[in-house]
Amino acid sequence: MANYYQKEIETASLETIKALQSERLVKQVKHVYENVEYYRNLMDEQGVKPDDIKGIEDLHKLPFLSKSDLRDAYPYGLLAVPLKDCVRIHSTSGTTGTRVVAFYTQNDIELWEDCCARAIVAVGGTKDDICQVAYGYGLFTGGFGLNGGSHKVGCLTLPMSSGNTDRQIQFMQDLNATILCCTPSYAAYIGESLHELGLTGDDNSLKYGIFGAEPWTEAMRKDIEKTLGIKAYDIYGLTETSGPGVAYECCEQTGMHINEDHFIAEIIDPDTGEVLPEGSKGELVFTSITKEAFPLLRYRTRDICVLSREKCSCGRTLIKMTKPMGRSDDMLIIRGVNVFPSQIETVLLAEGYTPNYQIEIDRINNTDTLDVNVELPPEQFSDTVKDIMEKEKALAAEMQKMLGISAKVHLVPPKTIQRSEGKAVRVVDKRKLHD
Ligand code: DLL
Repeated sequence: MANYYQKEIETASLETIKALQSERLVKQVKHVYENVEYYRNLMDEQGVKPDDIKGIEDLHKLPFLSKSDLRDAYPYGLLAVPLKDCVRIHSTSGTTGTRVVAFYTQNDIELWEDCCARAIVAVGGTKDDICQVAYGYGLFTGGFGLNGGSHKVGCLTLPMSSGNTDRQIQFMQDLNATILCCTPSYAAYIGESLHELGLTGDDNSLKYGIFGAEPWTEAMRKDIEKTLGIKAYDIYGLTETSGPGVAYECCEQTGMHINEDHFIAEIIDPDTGEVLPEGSKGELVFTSITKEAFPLLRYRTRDICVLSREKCSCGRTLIKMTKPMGRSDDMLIIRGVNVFPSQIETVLLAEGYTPNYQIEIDRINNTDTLDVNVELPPEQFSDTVKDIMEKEKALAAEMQKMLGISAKVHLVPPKTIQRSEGKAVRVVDKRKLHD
């Protein structure tokens, strides 16, 4: 029997969902037009006024918003309520130039936590569960989001944050945790560490895992399910739209239900912006219709997926999205952190190197590795090995500052990185991330 956290809306008729979305959209458009100059300018440029938006059928009239708008508006340019009404910020990874800051009112936090609670209940979680949250706590949304959802469900919450695997395992075993929330790669790593201790999937109390924030395959799901002895479920979200819980898997494990009472989803052709019919593969666009502090109208996520309203055996009527199948930009997710090649290039140029570099990513023992090969400027080629090692160390330290994760830097002789006649191949990603 399927469980629901907010049954009425999770199983509402399509008619009810559409009516609610229309009503909320009209209100939201007025809210942002009146309170956010940035939106007012965008809408004026497009020649659309709040009165032109009478329901979801008019959504297509609104301009798109992209990450570059969020960067342009950093930090307060898209804030739609007085700052004194905000109680929290979260932020995407990356430093200068790429950081995006999202604001929350108390009500925004409540609704976000409800979304995460829906995800926990959908996999079978109840107040009898002990929920180990091993997503990072801090600016990243994973830890706080699932923590809030777990509280709402009434689970005993273990706010572990990520890392310190020995301690994770000790708490998991001593306190008999039943739900594990973390990135799929961290789940796989925990599984492997248990295996090294001679423990199998039967030697813990875990029942369910709620894993997301990065792409993962069905093969990885099977592997995690076996090593941890659990059912593993996907969860999706992004900082810009609150964090995890925008969409979540139910017992069917065949895609994620989108919380349509809070987010209107569209699929567009990433090249033309044309709205595509249900069932088409394209870029996912979200309009947040209940957010007060940081509402987004038609935000281009750059995630490529397919939407489907096929009947789901769990009884939920909320539309489903497939796992993201890729991105329409060059963003990489490495160890759960969003990384753009341009950030690496910025560091290289600032440190006096040429933009001849190649980024190599792999997944070894379930952990992502990041290696950056950089050509030495010709005048430095004759430096001693010791000098070169020091330079590699200094460059790696700058990259860590910029990216928030560590990278191995290898300085290579001039002219050894393959030149390209077309687009330079900057990234070699050896991981298998999609089915
Ligand atoms: O990753 C929020 C989150 C936390 C989701 C915990 C799930 C669990 P960002 O750091 O802003 O937010 O990264 C958002 O990560 O646009 C996708 O490309 C990717 N992503 C998120 N969830 C999934 C998933 C959080 N389940 C970006 N599968 C998104 C594949 C995912 N990619």
